[in-house]
Amino acid sequence: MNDSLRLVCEAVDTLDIDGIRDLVQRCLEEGHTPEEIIEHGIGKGLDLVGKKFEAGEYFLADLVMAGEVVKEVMPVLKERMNPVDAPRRQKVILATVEGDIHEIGKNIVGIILSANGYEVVDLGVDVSAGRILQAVKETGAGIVGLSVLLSTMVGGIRTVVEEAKAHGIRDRIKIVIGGACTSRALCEEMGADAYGENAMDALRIVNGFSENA
Ligand code: B12
Repeated sequence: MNDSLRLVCEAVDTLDIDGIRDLVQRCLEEGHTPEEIIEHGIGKGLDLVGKKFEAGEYFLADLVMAGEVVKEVMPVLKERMNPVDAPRRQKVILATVEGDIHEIGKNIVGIILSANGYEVVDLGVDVSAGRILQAVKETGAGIVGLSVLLSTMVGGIRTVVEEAKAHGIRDRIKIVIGGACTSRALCEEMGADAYGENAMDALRIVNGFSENA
C-alpha cells in the first residue's frame, strides 16, 4: 500500500483524531481519489480496529472513537466527490436496520450514490421496517438500501421484505443489502434483490436497477 494511504489506515487504527485530517489532505494532494482513501485507508484501518476489539485489546469506547475519527474527515471527502452539476437520477432510500446503530458504511454508500446523481434519502440508523416503507410511499423511491453489521439483526432485512409484500409494494421496489455481516447467500435467504460488497458495488447495482426501471 502507498505510504500516505498506510498512514491514514494507521491513524484510524490508533484512533488519532488530531492527525487524520492532515493525512487525508496529503493523500488528496498526492492525487488519491476519495474512493481510494475510503477503501484502502479508512476501511482497512477500521478492520484493524474491529480485530483489536475482537481480541479484547480495544473496548466499546474505542469503537465509538473510531467512528468519530472517520466522521472527522467525511465532510472533506464528500466535498471532493460531489460533482455540483450531476443530473438527478432516481431516489434511493438508505437505512441501517432496526437494532443496529452502525452508520459509517451506510454513509459512505450514501456519499458515493449522491456523488453519482442519485437523490439519497438517508433514514439513519436503528430504523424500523414500518418507517422504511412509509418513506418508500412518501418519496416514491424505487430502491431501498439496507445496511446491517450485527449478525443478530439480519432478520430486519426479512421484516422489510415481508412488510413490503403486506403493503402490496414489494414488486415496485428493489431491495439491496450490504454491511460486514451480509452476503449473497444471506440476500437470497432473506428474499432481498441484491447484495453489495462495498460502496462501489452499491453504485454498480443501483445503476443496473435504474437502467432496467
Ligand atoms: C465502528 C464500529 C462500531 C461503532 C459504530 C460507530 C458508527 N458511528 O457507525 C459503535 C461503537 C457504535 C459500535 C457498536 C457496537 N458494535 Co461495532 N464495530 C465497529 C467496527 C470497528 C467498524 C464498522 C465500520 O464502520 N466499518 C467500516 C465500514 C466502511 O464498513 P462497512 O460498514 O462494512 O461498510 C462497507 C460495506 O460493508 C458496504 N456496505 C455497508 N452498508 C451497505 C449498505 C448497502 C445497501 C450496500 C450495497 C453496501 C453496504 O459498503 C461499505 C463501504 O465499502 C466493526 C468492525 C469491522 N471491521 O467491521 C465493529 C463490529 C461491526 N461491531 C461489533 C459489535 C459486536 C458491536 C456492539 C454489539 C458492541 C457492544 N458490545 O456493544 C455494538 C452494537 C451496537 C448496536 N446496537 O448496533 C461486531 C459485530 C459482530 C457481528 N458480526 O455481529 C464488529 C464486527 C466488531 C467485531 N469484530 O467484533 N461499533
